[in-house]
Parts: sequence; C-alpha cells; structure tokens
Amino acid sequence: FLTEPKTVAIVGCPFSGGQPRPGVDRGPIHLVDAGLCDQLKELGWEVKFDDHHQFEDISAASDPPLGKLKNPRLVSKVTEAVAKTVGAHARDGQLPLTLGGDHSLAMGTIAGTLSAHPDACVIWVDAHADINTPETTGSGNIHGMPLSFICSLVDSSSLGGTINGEPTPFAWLDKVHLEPGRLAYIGLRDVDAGEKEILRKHKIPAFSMHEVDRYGIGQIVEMALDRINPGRDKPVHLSFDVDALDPTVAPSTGTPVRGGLTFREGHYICERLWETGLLVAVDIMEVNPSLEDEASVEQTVAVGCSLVRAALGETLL
Ligand code: HAR
Ligand code: MN
Ligand code: MN
Ligand code: MN
Repeated sequence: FLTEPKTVAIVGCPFSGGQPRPGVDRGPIHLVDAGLCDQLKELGWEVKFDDHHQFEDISAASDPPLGKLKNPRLVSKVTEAVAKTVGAHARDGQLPLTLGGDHSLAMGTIAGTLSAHPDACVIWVDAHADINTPETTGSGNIHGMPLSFICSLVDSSSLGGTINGEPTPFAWLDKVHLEPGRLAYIGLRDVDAGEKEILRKHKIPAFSMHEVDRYGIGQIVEMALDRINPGRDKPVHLSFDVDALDPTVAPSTGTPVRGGLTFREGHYICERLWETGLLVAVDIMEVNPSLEDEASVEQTVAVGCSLVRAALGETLL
C-alpha cells in the first residue's frame, strides 16, 4: 500500500482538549526532540516533518459543553484538520505517523486513513476502550469516545442539530464509518460498564490483559488479525495509547492503570504488524511529559520512540 521510496510523514499534534490534564500537548514535541526523525532515517525511511500542527484556537468561553461533551467544537475542528492531513499523506502512499496529544485525535487519524484506504481495519492498543458515546460517558472527556464516532454509534444530529445557525460539531464525521467488526482491541483493563455493553452488542473483538495472560501476546495478535483481517490482505491502522503499557514501563501518561503490557509485549505488537506488510498508519498517543519525575518522562518518551521504530521495521536481528 505504500509507495517507494518508503516515506513516513510525521504529523505532530500538540493537542490536549480531549481530556483535562495539561501537558499531553507537549508529548509530540518531546518525541521529536528525542531524535525520532533521525532514528527513522537510520532505518531507511524518507522522513517528512515540517513542524508540529498549528491548530486553530477556540477559546473555552466560546466552547461550552454540549450535553456532557467537553470542548466539543475545539475537538471537532482539530480532528477534522488532522483527518485532512493524515488523509492527504495516506493518499500519496506515505505512512502517516501521528504523535499525540490525547487520543481524541484518533477520530482524525482513522477518518484520514479510511479516506485513503476504505477497507482498512484498526488495531487499538489501550488500557481503555475509548468507545463511550455522548450518552454513556461519565467524564465528558472526548478522548474516551473517539471510536463511538468513528464506528457511527453517534449521529451528530443527536448533539443538537444546528447551534446558532452553525452545523453541530462532528457533522463532518457522519460520513465516516468503520464497521465495528473491523476494530480489535489489545490490552484492555479499564472499561466502563456502558462500554462493555457496546463491545458485546457490536461483537467487537476485544483482547484484554486477561486474554494476553492466557494466550500470550504472539497468539493474541494472530487472534486479533484473524477476526478483523482473516485473509491478511487489508490495510491496518495501529492506534497505540501508551497507557496500554504497564505504568512501570510508560509512567508519564494521564490515566495510568496497573497490570499492563510489558515492554516486549508492546513492541511485539508493533513488530508483528510491520511484518505483515499491511501497516498503513500509526498513532502514538497520550505521552504526557508534565507527569512524574524527569527520569520517568525520559523513559516514557524513549519507549514511545522505540515503539515507532518497532512498527517501522527495526528488526532485532
Ligand atoms: N473511560 C473513561 C472515560 O470515558 C476513561 C478514558 C480514559 N483515558 C484514556 N483513554 N486515556 O484511553 O473518561
Ligand atoms: Mn486511549
Ligand atoms: Mn488509555
Ligand atoms: Mn459516522
């Protein structure tokens, strides 16, 4: 699916509006400053990186909650811009690598991937399912909801039709659709009751830490691919939330949950997806360099870079 010479387009997204903790917007800056571009050139990639995305600002005052949703207009605007950027790179045969920022950004990245590869499937690596709807969310934080929009569980008209003559935020996502059967999770361990119901109702393949313990990561990745990509012929989008990793491995993230993936388990997922030759887009999300001490930040950033290298073909031998 990628054209030669193989080119990675780094989409740096300094954005934190999908959740309340400041600092996650500095994640992409730290990942790039740690030398990610050179590391990928070293692996033989052409690297396109101009600068981090400059997002239009919408002040909090002009963006009051819509139902429970916090910062809805801002998140909608930013993710729509990300969808355009990621889509353009993907249509050019480049591999978009989106650096977050919070996971609401995946509304944009997956929409962008689908615009170029309508038959793409998604591997979502996360402690959380991020599939709350505007009705089921307890927090109102949109980083806990991107998949409900992407999988068309939300109709933007349910968010109020027009407001002051403006179309409802997220109307641009109405045309975007990922079949729930083309999404598989790995690493779950903190899933809300309403989300569990959604996963059951739509029969979404979900491999929690319990299944990782039971079968081992090698089998889990094949089981996930068997469900969403049995012929191993469809493009794959990897959306990796670093909180999927155990907090001892990736401490600097906004919502750590103990009992996560080991360093190797996280890397194995990336290596195996690269090995399939099907990978068309990668997200690394939720690195927050303002959390924990300096050594933890450095460790988390280094792990983020290392996951990217694993997904982009750094082989061990
Ligand atoms: N499920 C909770 C919510 O909807 C928590 C979501 C949390 N955080 C993330 N997403 N980092 O992966 O608010
Ligand atoms: Mn997430
Ligand atoms: Mn998470
Ligand atoms: Mn839709």
